[in-house]
Amino acid sequence: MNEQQQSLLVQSASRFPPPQGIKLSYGTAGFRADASILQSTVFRIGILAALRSLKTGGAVIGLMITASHNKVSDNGVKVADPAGEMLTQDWEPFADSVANAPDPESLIQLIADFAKKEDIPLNGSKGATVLLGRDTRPSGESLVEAAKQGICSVIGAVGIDIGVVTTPQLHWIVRARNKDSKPSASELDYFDQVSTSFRCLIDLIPNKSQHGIGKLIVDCANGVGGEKLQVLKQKLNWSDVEIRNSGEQGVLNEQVGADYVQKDKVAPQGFGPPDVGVRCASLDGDADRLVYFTIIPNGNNRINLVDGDKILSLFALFIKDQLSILTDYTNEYQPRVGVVQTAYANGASTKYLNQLGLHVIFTPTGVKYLHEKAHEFDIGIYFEANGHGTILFSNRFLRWLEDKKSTEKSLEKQNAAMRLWAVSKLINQAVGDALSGLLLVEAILQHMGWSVEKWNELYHDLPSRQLKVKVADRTAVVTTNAETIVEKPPGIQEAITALTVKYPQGRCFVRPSGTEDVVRVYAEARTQEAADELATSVAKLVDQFLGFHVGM
Ligand code: 16G
Ligand code: MG
Repeated sequence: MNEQQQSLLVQSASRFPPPQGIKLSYGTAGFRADASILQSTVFRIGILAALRSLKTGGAVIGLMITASHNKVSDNGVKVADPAGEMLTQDWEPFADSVANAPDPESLIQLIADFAKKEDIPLNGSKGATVLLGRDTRPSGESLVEAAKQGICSVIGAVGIDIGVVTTPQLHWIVRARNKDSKPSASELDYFDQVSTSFRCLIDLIPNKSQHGIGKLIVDCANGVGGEKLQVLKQKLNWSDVEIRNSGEQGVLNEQVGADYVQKDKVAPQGFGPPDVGVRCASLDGDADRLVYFTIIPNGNNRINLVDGDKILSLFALFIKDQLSILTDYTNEYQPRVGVVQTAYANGASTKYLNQLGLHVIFTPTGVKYLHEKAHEFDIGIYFEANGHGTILFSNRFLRWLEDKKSTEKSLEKQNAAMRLWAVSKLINQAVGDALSGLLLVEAILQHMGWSVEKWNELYHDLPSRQLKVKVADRTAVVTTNAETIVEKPPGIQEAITALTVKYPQGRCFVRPSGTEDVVRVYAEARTQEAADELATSVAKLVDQFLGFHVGM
């Protein structure tokens, strides 16, 4: 590192002292904490993002300020790699040490050592670009400013602020600028692409007039999804959608949004008896999660949840149908379709997907793991039960499809190829995206002529319960086998298994949260009472093994 670079870093770093006595971790999906302590972290991750751009030959890197479904006073920061995907896991330890360096001198030493090891040119000879986005949190603007200061303290690096966007939009734009050779790609291109491909799917519906599926109401978690869905609604002239909890009145993520609806299985605020019988959906605060639901009549706010597993099943079914129109056993190329889930996937969904003849794989929780696995297929469909997921298409498959679109003689096959092509354009290739996911669900339901009830009947969820336990140190829990088995502390897995086998169709696992200081418990069983009982007794067990005990 040359002297000019060194003094620039020293000067700017001293304006962003780290919070005392707090250890931050990049976690499952970036740093998250109370917004008031994040200035220094975000400044430093600005530096990291600039270094990442330098390392990747000047590719555009994304930096998103959001704490997703967490409370409005929290915020967070995460980095998107050139293909719009999550920051490579190799750099996470560096992110942790950068965020926790106690003073400017040690920070600069870390950067110098890392740049040397990674062969990153830190002499201003190369340019670097970082795109900055944020959700609607009030702390977002000043954190974007901190990130810019970090970026600018790397000579040759520029930060471009694209304002308030959904997390998936930022990832999409980063990808478009690098991979699709659209150096000036913006939110407008995103809206154009998703609306054009959605229209294409609708135009390809056979016997369209019979397929009205009625109104949709979307709970936007009082977050950024509201204003973006409004743009799509106008662009598509879509009168059948009503946007609620768009953020004009309520508080971000407070008793609203996909996380609340999915975990508590209740209707979000602003929904009630008049909405019985209507198809409803919920996005989370930064619009990367999507779930559907209907309100149970006289059900005291309870809902029928149509979660990420069911969205996955709908997508898988549609893709399988289109592929079976397009291919038969005589085809020399048979596209490989794979489905990726986590341990949170309802057992009934996995059974259903297996029955469809699909190859189902499990990974630990967190998009970065599912996304990576999904890449191993020609069509990789991944979803977490909480509503985060997408469909990835391989280049080889897309080339094959391109050829089929133009050379297939049968109109039916041509249309199937066009539909799959439109899906690949609609669904976000960088990361799970509630808005494009919502449009795909709507297009498929219209295609099938299905009500939400019909969709929900694909299979019946096993009753489940999720609980969380506050523990002294969540890192004491170490899991294996895609988080289904606890290795440490010793003895706890045997105790969990002994409880689980008592319940017909019982399944239970515990894992340390990657975003909160808790251990999570998931249980499912044949009845709700049994799932609740199993979850509660395992939560007690976790507390016995790891809880806060006086004198320990
Ligand atoms: C983050 C992850 C989500 C995961 C959740 C688990 C991304 C973009 N988001 O929100 O996929 O389900 O964390 O949280 O990866 P937990 O570790 O606190 O249970
Ligand atoms: Mg989110």
